[in-house]
Amino acid sequence: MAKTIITCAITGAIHTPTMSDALPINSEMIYEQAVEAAHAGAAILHLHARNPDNGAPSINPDHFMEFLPRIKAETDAIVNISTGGSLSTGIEERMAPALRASPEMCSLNMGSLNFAMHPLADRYKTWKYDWEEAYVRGSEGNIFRNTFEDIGKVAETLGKAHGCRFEHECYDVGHLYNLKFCVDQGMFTAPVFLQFVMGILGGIAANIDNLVFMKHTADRLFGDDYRWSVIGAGAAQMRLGAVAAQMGGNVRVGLEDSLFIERGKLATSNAQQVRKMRDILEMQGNEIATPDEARASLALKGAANVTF
Ligand code: KMH
Ligand code: ZN
Repeated sequence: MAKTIITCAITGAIHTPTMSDALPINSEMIYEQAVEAAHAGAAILHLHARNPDNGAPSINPDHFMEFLPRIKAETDAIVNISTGGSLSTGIEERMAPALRASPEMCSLNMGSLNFAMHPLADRYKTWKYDWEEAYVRGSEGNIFRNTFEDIGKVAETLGKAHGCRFEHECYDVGHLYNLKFCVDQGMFTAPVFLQFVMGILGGIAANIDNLVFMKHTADRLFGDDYRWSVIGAGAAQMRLGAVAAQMGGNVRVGLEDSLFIERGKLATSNAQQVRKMRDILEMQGNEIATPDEARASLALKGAANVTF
């Protein structure tokens, strides 16, 4: 069985500062936790930025450049920059950080969907920052736009012009068919890297039946020409990761998608989640991929070819 690639998604755009003191909300925290997660065994760092003034999700390339060179100087991990960091702006703005940095990898969301976290808001009575409650409650009305035209722009600019390869985020089975269509159009080359995103309100639920269904569908569509990984958002994070690794897949952890280390207990850092996932995987006989092993498996351009 191939070695297991651990991706760690350090901060994302779902959770807000009130929800956990461990959530990185500025460039210094992102840098520190990313380096620690890499040293704990994450081969890929999936990165968003935050506005240092108030901890809000940011797609300002300047905010990314505050931590990218420092992470590169201290780790050999693969840097993966999000192109999905805002639910309220178009793909042009969302691509800007990756265009500045020309990373080895970017996220690419494979379809439009409702993307909601408003039920989380009822857990909190007071909020650290003014923007948070409206942001979380307002997601009830969110459409996360990722049309074929949007996907095509990312493929042309970041893919063809910059040689970036993608974490194709698939939130439901239909997104696998969207990707198959794009591959057949010549927009992406094998091996594509699929991220099964399970447990987001608006996408497929996080359970083993659905994981097997996603995997079987991907097998039918892509044969042997793909790699895959799973996000079990929220409480399913460790459980689905463990099962995916046994099925030959890879795993993503990180505070972007779950703030917890076990039921009812907040994680103290991203690295704590990486270490727990790593321990589970090693106990069940999976070997962990190094960054260079992940580069070879995903056919990446190499860390020497980025612009940060
Ligand atoms: N937090 C994931 C469910 C992106 O960065 O492009 C969504 C995500 C999107 O990772
Ligand atoms: Zn993300």
